[in-house]
Amino acid sequence: DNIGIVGLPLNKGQPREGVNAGPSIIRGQGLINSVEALGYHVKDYGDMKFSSLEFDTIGSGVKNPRTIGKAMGEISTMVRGVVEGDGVCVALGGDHSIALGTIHGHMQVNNNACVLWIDAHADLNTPKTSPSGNFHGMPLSFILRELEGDVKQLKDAYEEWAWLKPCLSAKDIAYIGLRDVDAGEQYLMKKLGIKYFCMYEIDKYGISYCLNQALKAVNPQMDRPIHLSYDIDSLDPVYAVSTGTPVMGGLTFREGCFIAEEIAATNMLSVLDMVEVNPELTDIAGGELTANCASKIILSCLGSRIV
Ligand code: DIR
Ligand code: MN
Ligand code: MN
Ligand code: MN
Repeated sequence: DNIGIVGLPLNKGQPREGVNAGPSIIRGQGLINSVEALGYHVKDYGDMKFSSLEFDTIGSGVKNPRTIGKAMGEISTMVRGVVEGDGVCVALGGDHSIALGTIHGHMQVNNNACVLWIDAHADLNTPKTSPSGNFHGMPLSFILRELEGDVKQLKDAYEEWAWLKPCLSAKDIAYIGLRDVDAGEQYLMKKLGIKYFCMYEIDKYGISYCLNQALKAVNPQMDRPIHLSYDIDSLDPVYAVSTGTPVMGGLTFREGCFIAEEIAATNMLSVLDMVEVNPELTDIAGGELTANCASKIILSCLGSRIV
């Protein structure tokens, strides 16, 4: 089987330097060789380069709106090409903004894809509800048809956003791992009826049941391609120490791998985002530990088994 791997070293969706080094530290775990050892023919697309636009400080509640709009269009085009050419795409972030581009590009090829969003956060803010102005907390509001009106003002203000048409419906997403959700996001999740499994539900019912229910909600016949958007901060900070917005009380490393193993077993994984590894926030060991978690989860998604 073919697989395309692309690095998306974008850091303008959040304020910290270093998340742009995510692709290189994850690659440094021996990722490409390990994926080849699983039997895949790997096409490595290298790391994309994003330009920083001038006079792009703040606009309509979003920081760096033009830089991000342009980068998202480029990411969409890239991922579309990878999915067309190789069938399966692994995208290495970068901050979680990139998922807007990867989902959009993916859905230009597989317009019936569903999305599993593994994260401590819901990333559903609109420019109006966002408490931070950081785009990595907003990518889902820009891809959802139901929220087109809520993001229109920002899109209309900058030509860099002209390419974007929302292409995903709220019923086609499920969350796993939530534990830090802003008030505006809670309101939108409930209004739109998005399926979610917070840490509360995972504690109560177990990860196996929750993942199963999430898959059943978005992919009942298991005939839809899966877009797995994996924020490393879904893991507890004892594992994912080096990430921009850690929140205590997260998934264990094994729960994180279990999600990946079950997704592999569906045989329907089409695009995987692995985001928010920032090796520059802790010491070297912390960065390596976090990247090692990310690398092992990627391999599990691609079928790596204990035995
Ligand atoms: C917060 C944090 N909800 C925001 N979001 C993060 O800024 O919108 N997403 N950290 O990954
Ligand atoms: Mn996220
Ligand atoms: Mn997060
Ligand atoms: Mn928050």
